[in-house]
Amino acid sequence: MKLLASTVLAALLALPAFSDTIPITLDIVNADGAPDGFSRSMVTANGTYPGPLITASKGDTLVVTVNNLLDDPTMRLSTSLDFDGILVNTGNSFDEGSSFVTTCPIAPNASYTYVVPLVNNQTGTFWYHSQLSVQYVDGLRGALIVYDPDDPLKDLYDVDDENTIWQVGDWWHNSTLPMLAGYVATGIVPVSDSGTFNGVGRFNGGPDVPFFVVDVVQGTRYRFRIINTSARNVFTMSVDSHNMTIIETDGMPTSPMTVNSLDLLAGQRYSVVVEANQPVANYWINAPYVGGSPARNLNQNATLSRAILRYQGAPEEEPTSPMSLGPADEELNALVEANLRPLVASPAPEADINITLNLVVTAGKAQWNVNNVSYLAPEVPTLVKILDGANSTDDFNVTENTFILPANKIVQVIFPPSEDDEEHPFHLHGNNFWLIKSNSSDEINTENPIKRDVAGVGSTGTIMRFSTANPGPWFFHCHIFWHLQAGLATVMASGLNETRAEVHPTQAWTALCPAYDALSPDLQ
Ligand SMILES: [Cu+2]
Repeated sequence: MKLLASTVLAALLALPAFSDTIPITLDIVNADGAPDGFSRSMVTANGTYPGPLITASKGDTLVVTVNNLLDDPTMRLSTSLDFDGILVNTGNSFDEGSSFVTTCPIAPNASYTYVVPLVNNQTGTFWYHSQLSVQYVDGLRGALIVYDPDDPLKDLYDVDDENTIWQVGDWWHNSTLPMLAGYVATGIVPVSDSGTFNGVGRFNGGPDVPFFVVDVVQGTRYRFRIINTSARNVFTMSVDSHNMTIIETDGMPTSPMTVNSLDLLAGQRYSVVVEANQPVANYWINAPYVGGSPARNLNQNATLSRAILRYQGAPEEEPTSPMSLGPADEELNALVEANLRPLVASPAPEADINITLNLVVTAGKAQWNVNNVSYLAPEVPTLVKILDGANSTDDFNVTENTFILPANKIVQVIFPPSEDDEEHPFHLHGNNFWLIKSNSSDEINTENPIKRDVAGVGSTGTIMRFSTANPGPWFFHCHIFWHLQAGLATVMASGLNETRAEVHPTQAWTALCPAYDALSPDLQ
């Protein structure tokens, strides 16, 4: 009997991991909160900023029910959720949440359930946020972690759980409708009041909100998953007296690389291993940020953006060392993105199609152009037009800036050097890309480039390649959402016939657009 039981058990263990359905309910509500000590009304999931942590395992299916209960008219009242960085198969593209590209927003007092199968054995560090206008600036952002039971790098760390996630983000005291109106009136992108670390921060003259505390035990190695949930700011992360070994870029495992400082653009994620190998004490985790001129917002003080790494046994107080912005120049070993290598080399295939994208701002205006076109969200989402038979560029508005591409090709996107002093984090939906030229270097690497889904476009130029083997209308845009709102976006629409053949949306999805279109503008 015993022998039989153990044989059965062994057989069960040999089966592939069961994939689960992960039901999640997010009530999107306006809630008062004071992340940095300044009280305001926010747009939240379940009343918190950041929203609830979503976790899953490789191969699971997320079933995310969104109940839109928003009622504060100083912010948008409709909503939509994007699962940032999650690979989406063509057939599931209608549930990837990009307003006016793949879906219509969810009206107030309505519910919608996104079904998001995790495909291609994808694992790693992701996040979710509103993808309607700049609504996530008002708070609707949260972490989404897909764990890998067979992580090839698991020998490098001991702890990787809900307490090892660092969400850094820019924070504003004003709500988005007046800020957007100000941007449109002046052409000046709003400058954040503060930065938050796991939902708490400080601003000049504000109260001493307790810094977030990350508890560690001496001798233990932690996998910290860092997510920049900003709509604008770049965060520079470091931990006093500790190194960070990078092992992941946007869901892709990397060959371990040790640094003591790294930048994250808006939307980017890294996993780093930090070994608690110092004397028992409190240490600063420095998380200064940059985003526009601080002179435009006197509340801003990037030095106050930080958290505490507290060893077990250390007193419950702030570190006694000065608050710095990170390692001094002579000790600096900062990440150079171009030096990262994937854990498993994946050469970038030769390009079949070349697209050059020139990013140009219209001076003094809230208007960004990609190849002389400023993206304007259409009334009828791109995917709806495709399902209705759209076949050529003529079937889309010029302002949709939609590139029609054949399926099963390799597309190379070249961003020439831009003169803007702010790097634009370009993000591809539903897919990732080979980053064959990083803005951090002049080197072109097609042999073993990293793959990721957000990369900076700036002064030295950037080149990416992506495959259209997974057809669909994929939004490709700057993750500075103020820039996106001002037109810095395109849609890479590949395989229109294949998309029509594979996408079979639900009645609930089909009903979203008529319901949204029937709303008065103040409810949209
Ligand atoms: Cu931008």
